Amino acid sequence: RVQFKRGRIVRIAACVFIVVPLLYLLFSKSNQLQYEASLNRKSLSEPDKYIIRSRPVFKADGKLGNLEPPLEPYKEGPGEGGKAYHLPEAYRAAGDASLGEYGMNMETSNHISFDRTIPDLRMEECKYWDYPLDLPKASVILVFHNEGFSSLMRTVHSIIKRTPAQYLEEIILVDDFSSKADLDQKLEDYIQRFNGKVRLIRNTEREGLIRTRSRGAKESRGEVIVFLDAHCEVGLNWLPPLLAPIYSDRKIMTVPVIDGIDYQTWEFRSVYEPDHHYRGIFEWGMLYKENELPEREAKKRKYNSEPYKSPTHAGGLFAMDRAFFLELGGYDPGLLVWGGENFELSFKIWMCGGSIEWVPCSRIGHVYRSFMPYNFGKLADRVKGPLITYNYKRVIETWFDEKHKAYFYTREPLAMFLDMGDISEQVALRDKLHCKDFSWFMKHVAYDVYTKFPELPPNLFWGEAKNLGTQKCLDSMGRTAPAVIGTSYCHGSGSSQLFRLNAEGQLGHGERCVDADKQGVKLIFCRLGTVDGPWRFHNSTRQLEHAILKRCLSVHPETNQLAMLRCDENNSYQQWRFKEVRPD
Ligand code: LR7
Ligand code: MN
Repeated sequence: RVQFKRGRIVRIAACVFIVVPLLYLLFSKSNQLQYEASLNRKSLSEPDKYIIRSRPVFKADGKLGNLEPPLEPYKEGPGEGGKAYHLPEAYRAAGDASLGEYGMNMETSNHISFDRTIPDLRMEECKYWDYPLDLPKASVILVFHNEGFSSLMRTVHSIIKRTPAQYLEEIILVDDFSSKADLDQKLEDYIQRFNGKVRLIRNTEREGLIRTRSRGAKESRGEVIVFLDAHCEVGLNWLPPLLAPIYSDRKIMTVPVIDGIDYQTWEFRSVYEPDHHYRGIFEWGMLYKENELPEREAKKRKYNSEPYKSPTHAGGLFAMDRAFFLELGGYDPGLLVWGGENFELSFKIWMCGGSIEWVPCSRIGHVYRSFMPYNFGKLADRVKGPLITYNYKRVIETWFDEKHKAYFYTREPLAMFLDMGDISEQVALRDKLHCKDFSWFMKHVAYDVYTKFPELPPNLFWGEAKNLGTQKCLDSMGRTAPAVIGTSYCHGSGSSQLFRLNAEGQLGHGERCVDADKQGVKLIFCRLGTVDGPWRFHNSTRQLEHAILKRCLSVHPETNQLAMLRCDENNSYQQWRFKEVRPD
């Protein structure tokens, strides 16, 4: 009995003096490890090479990837499977009205489930990747101004439904001073069902999408921020492929492949050729363009489903390390409302030590509107001239070098006379961060811009082109290429009458070119990769001759239409005077 008792005491003592300290040791050890891991995550200023992190692994065993979700159960109903939905007759008038209000048919959207199924448009390979399991958590930020309730909620539902909860810190809705009734209390009530996962904050005045996004980034709590437009639907397993590159290198911005959602029928479809990859570039007027992935980048990868580098991105949909975004100053706070911020952030990322990757295995649908349904509000009044050009000019004057600035002003001459506000803080940031220069960026990153948009020869003339016979000016008549153009009363304010003749004979109008055949004079798509053209201006006779047709640009004396007529020096209907214009 005594022995037994003693045995029990010994066992209890053993427990107290050996097992407890052992457990303590073990726990503290794992705490220590955890602490180190989180330290690693936070030691953001350390050179990345010291942080050893795992990368996605392509599975050779034919089993699905570790985060691959099960197939979504088949569902019937309007728009299910991403199929086009055509409104029944009785709702068409309401549909048309909503299209006028939102730039997308909100009536159609209202008939479709917030949780609808969509097709899996990913490359087959995408299902066979294993991702590191300790990926960082993301805050998804949706900024919105007067968006449709149903398309906004479908965006939220698709994120909740298709994101592993352990990687989703929160969804933040930032209301940019909307005035629609259903975005008021109804929205607040609705998001209660997400138990705090969805947060709503509101601007007290209109800030525009750029500043509103910066506000969302500041208020977010995730290690990574993801921005999406407020009319998107995320695809299967969309988030881990965006997080993985950021996890291995926190200075990578990742960009999903953007699919199209039809603004009339809500049909969900790819806008790209299957298995072809594209990347974001720009032309010299700073219009965003996409280019097929150059071989040089494609072959840096082993699998065609792997991410690849891109000079820029469309603007709306991307993920990046939150602290890196803030270190770069977020968006330039001087950019107003809409446009150019995609270039600003891209140039900043690349030139100041980061990079951009497009991720084929992450796909997100976006509704491309039929037109922009909102105006730019009071902020636009601060700017003389077009607000978008104001933004472009800030970006160009901060990040371009002299050589490339000249291409912008050649392509957009009126920008020379426009205001851009004060950019001294942006220039100071560029110096403080020791960013590389623009020629480095063009040479090593955006080299394929030149293959589509070569260096621009200077303009011989730009402005309005007045016909001395009729005193009318060359005018695109507001038409979009390809289209016949004409002449009209000279109004002196550029726009439809602003043309440029460059030193290599190209006659340009905006991003388009002018060419002619015997049938007439037309606005056409400029031939990619070329900057020359058929036009020769003869100073002494003021004639504009077409070198191939060997005829001169004329107003036809009878029809008053533009025509290519046999050159006749004495015919004033063939004489033109270019005159610079100024912004009004
Ligand atoms: O004043 C505004 N305040 C806002 O909060 C104006 C807009 N917004 C919101 C709006 O509700 C929406 O959620 O900002 C988001 C983007 O506005 P859109 O959808 O009207 O813009 P967009 O899709 O026509 O324009 C593209 O270019 C913009 C330039 O500033 C932004 O970068 C958009 O995010 C961008 N959209 C995409 O890149 C989506 C895909 C491809 C394209 C085009
Ligand atoms: Mn959009």
